[in-house]
Amino acid sequence: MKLYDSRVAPNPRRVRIFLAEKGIEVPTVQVDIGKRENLDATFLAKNPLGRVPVLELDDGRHLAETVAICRYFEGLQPDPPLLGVDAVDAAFVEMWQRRMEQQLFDAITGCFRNTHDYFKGRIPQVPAYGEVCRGVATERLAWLDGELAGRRFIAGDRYTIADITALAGIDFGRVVKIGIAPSQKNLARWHEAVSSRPSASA
Ligand SMILES: N[C@@H](CCC(=O)N[C@@H](CS)C(=O)NCC(=O)O)C(=O)O
Repeated sequence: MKLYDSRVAPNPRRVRIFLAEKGIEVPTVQVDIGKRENLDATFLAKNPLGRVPVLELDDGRHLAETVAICRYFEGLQPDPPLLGVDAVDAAFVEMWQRRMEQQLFDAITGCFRNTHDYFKGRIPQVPAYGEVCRGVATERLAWLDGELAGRRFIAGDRYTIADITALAGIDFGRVVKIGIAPSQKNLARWHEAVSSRPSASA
């Protein structure tokens, strides 16, 4: 098994954190997005969409999509559970995971992709849309701060994949100056807690 990874990118970081929480070690291959290695023919044969992370299985198949990769590892090694402990818990974890990905993470990366020089000339950028994404991300952070007033972690009292997605997204927000406001004390408390876990440096 082999993980196609990129140290600078937030989606592969989600998988690395997930693996670190489970104590699973997987050899990694760094893909340099800046040098467009993710768009060369060799990589496109693994993932025609040209995105990382990609997990190469021992039978030669390639599994892309962060949550699909995490789900595979959860199946291989259920402990500690990061996707829920029973049907109802798994459903709530899924709800929060999707909210963190679609409402927060994607807004932050949407701002980056549409406004940052990194993607200039690589993708059709719409800076005005990037600013819309910034507004959405800022609103979602305020909402999340309110949500965290009543609980320790995003999906409840236990650390889950929803925390991983939110952490990777919020930390990546630095590159476009999106972050936790000084008044957002619940979010700051949560961020400190999840950042102090050894997995955060994975
Ligand atoms: N839906 C995919 C998104 C993966 C993705 O967008 N990866 C980014 C890095 S965080 C990438 O490979 N970007 C390279 C590019 O767009 O050229 C997932 O969940 O894994």
